[in-house]
Amino acid sequence: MAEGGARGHFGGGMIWRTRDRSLDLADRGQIMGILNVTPDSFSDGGRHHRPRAALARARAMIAEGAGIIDVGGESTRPGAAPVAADEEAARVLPVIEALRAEWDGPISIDTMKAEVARAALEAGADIVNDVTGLRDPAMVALAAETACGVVVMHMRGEPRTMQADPRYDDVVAEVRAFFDSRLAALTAAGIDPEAIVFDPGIGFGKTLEHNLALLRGLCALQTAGRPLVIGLSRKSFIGRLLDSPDPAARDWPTAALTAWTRESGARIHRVHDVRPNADALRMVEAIRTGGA
Ligand code: HH2
Repeated sequence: MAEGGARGHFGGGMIWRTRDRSLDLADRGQIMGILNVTPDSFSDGGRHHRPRAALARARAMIAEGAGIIDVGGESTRPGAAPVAADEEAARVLPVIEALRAEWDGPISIDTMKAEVARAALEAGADIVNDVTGLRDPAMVALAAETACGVVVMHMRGEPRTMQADPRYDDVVAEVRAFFDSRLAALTAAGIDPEAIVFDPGIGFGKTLEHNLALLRGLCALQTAGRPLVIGLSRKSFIGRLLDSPDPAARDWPTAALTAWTRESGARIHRVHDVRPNADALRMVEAIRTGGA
């Protein structure tokens, strides 16, 4: 039975179709474990850069409860330098191939480049996680052609400049309008609406106040019953609020926010430290279902 109640009430089924897989998210959220195969990501850059270390990290995240592994080869932190497509592909493809060979769960590729996404799908990925919300028509065509899952994230501007004085009249209404218009455009381009999930893009062209408004307004971001992804793990707004400069010291507040956002309607939680967040989800869901 789907969840009811004043918060997180979205009615019937909540299926996410990703190529030949489908995830039922109506009653059970999923942890998307972050696998940054980059030398420069903001909180874990360089730690899992080599394929062998990346694969070990993926295995550990799966053992701790990650239901989706999100592989990224280009940092999108504010001010990050762009990476060439061949370099990005060389980072992610060996990891996706090796993970696909031993794991049957959904793998997503975190990229803005259609050519990297195509190669990743050919290597066995199921989902394209595009922080630009599929701005590139080639990415839209690829998603329609392959029936992969797509994460449509909201970002104001480009990673290099997005934090330079972002402004909104009403950030929740503007992000919601973006989701509505992307849903219309992507389905008109031949993408199955059940392949699409949305993400408000915490920290992507948003101030601290914008991030908090989006979290407060999460229920209002539900678009056509599609699941919401939330990526807030270790992000700088937590550091600013708690005066916590070390990103790795932000895992406790991240788990607290995972519980809060699950209760506010999110279903997919993109995090670095899997176990505390998976436990937070299971606790919220136990309360909701009476432990069944
Ligand atoms: N955040 C980051 C990267 N990709 N994808 C989605 N859907 N949502 C997010 O919030 C999101 C994302 C940035 O975080 P991280 O991957 O930890 O760092 P970096 O971009 O420096 O690799």
